[in-house]
Order: sequence, then C-alpha cells, then structure tokens
Amino acid sequence: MSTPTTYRFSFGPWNISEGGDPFGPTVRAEYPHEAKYALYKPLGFDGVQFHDDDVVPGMDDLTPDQISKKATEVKAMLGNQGLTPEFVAPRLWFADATVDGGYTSNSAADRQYAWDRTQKCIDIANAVGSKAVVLWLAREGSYIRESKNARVAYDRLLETINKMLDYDKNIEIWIEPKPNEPTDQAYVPTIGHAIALAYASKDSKRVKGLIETAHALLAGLDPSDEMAFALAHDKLGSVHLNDQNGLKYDQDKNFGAANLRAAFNQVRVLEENGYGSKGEFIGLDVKAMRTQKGSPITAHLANSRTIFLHLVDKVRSYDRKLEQQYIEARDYEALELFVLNHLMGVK
Ligand SMILES: [Mn+2]
Repeated sequence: MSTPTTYRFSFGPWNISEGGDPFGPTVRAEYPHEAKYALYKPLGFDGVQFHDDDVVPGMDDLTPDQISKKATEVKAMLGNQGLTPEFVAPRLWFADATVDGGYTSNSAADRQYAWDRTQKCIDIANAVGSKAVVLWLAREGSYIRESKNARVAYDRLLETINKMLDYDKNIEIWIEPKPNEPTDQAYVPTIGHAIALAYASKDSKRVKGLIETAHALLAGLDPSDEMAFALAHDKLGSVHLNDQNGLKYDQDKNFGAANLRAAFNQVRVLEENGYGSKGEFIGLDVKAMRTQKGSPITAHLANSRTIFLHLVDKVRSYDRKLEQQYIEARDYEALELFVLNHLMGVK
C-alpha cells in the first residue's frame, strides 16, 4: 500500500437532533440550525452533507434570486469556517407533492414538482460549491406493489438521471440505496441497482453510489461487500457509516456499536482500496440516543469517528503474512480466531 490515507470526516446537520421519533416528541432543547456549523471543526469534521433545504430553508416558497442569495451566504459561511460542502440532496419526502413519491409518482404534477425541486437542488449545489448531488430515493417505492408499474418507475428514474446529467455538465450524481422505509418496498434497494442505473445512463462516469451501512444490513447484505462492489467499479462516491442491530427500523447506531467485526471489515475494504485518497469523505450518519441529556448532543459523532480511527489502526496493524498463511492453508478456523483476537487486543 502507498502512503496511508489521512481520512476526512463529514456529517449532516440532521445528525445533531433533539430526539424526536415517530412515537414521541423532542426531548432536548432545540439547537439552532445555523449554530451547528461551528461544531464541525472542534469535533474533527471538515465536510458538511446537506439536504437542499438545510442550505436554503423554506426554498419552495422562495424566488430563484432569493434561493441563490441564501446559498451564496452559506458558501461564505462554510469558507469562513474552513468547511467543505460534500453534497446536496433534494429532500423529496416532506412535501405534499411527494406523498406517493416524486420521480415515480403516478401524478404528472407530482413528477413535475420533483423535477423542479431537483433543478433547484443542483443550482444550490453549484452555488455552495458542491460537486455532487445525492439521490436518496426515499418515497420512490410503494406501499402496495400493485399501486405502481415498476417497469415504468425504473424508466422514470433513468430518465431523471439523464435529465440531471444534461442540466449540469459537471455535477456528479450519487445514488444512496435503501431497501425499505419510509415505503414498504423501495426501488433501487441495493448498490447493484444503483450501479446498473449508472451504466445505463448517458454519462456513466458521473453517476456513482453512496453506501450506508444500515441500509445494506436492512437488505440482508454485507456492507463491506457492497462497498467492495462499488469500489470495483470506481463508483463509491461516499459512505454513511453507522450500525444496525438486526432487521428493524433504520437505527443509525454508532459505527461499530452493533457489530465491531463488520465495522472492521468495512474499514478494511475502504483502506485496501485507497478510498479517501481522492478526497472522498468518511460520512458518519449516526443518531444520538433519545435518552441522552443536554443540547447539543455530539458525543455520537465524536465517538463514531474515534471508533473508525481505532479500526484504521487495527487494519494497519493486521498481520497480513499470517492472514495469507491461513488463507493458503485454508485454515479459516485459525483465521477467524486470529481476527477476533486481533480485535480484542489478545496477543
Ligand atoms: Mn440510516
């Protein structure tokens, strides 16, 4: 391996939250959205992940000039704080017009809203100086399978990607797959689906993926294998590292908190493939526990970053010769014990 990667970390303002969930209200004092950006650097983070309306709140009610003015202000603020806008994602799951999805809605008016919003999102990405737009296809799926024509839905998704590539000749599109929630079943549930769409598009080099640990686990897949697949195609735009305890709702637990060995393997695959050497960020999409007192809560972000860095040390101090010997001897029992001992610090 060449020079070790110095990792850069990112998160989104939604990762500092007040503890509201579908079963109860917020439990912590509200922390002003605008004040969150000052927390990044002291926590060891350089990159900001945005929803379009994190940059321009209330954007649906603003004129193009007002949107542009606000985005330019945010760009200046980021510059002053020494922060990089990693990506901007159109929030296509809040509005009335996206109740049944945006790009795949059965309503032509809803699809038009989704496209208008996507163009505004690309404009905002450019105005803040971000080179990528992330598509989390939240409601692009269905609650009952008979409600949408899946073949038509996939055509519409590809058509949207091609329109985005035409609308802006430089921007990259990173698709973040998730198999379910908030819909029952989602289109584009895995990175394989995302990469197939990339190759089918008119400029495949600019279409990549963003893999979230929890989303891969919810699909019953191994996140490190999913990352390896994307890396093999040079299509891992970013990651949302976190963890997930079984097939439940999307938990966004601290990285490594549910399955340290799986976390080690994600770091191993990223390290072995030079992820980060071209400026890719380690995004940590983790949620603070609702039980945590105080405001703002940032311990989950700092702790997940620390766990990641400890696992980088574990990957770099992993005895590759011994690993190779066990593989050559096909002694996977010994290899497994070696891995577990290494993680536990047993010599
Ligand atoms: Mn998640």
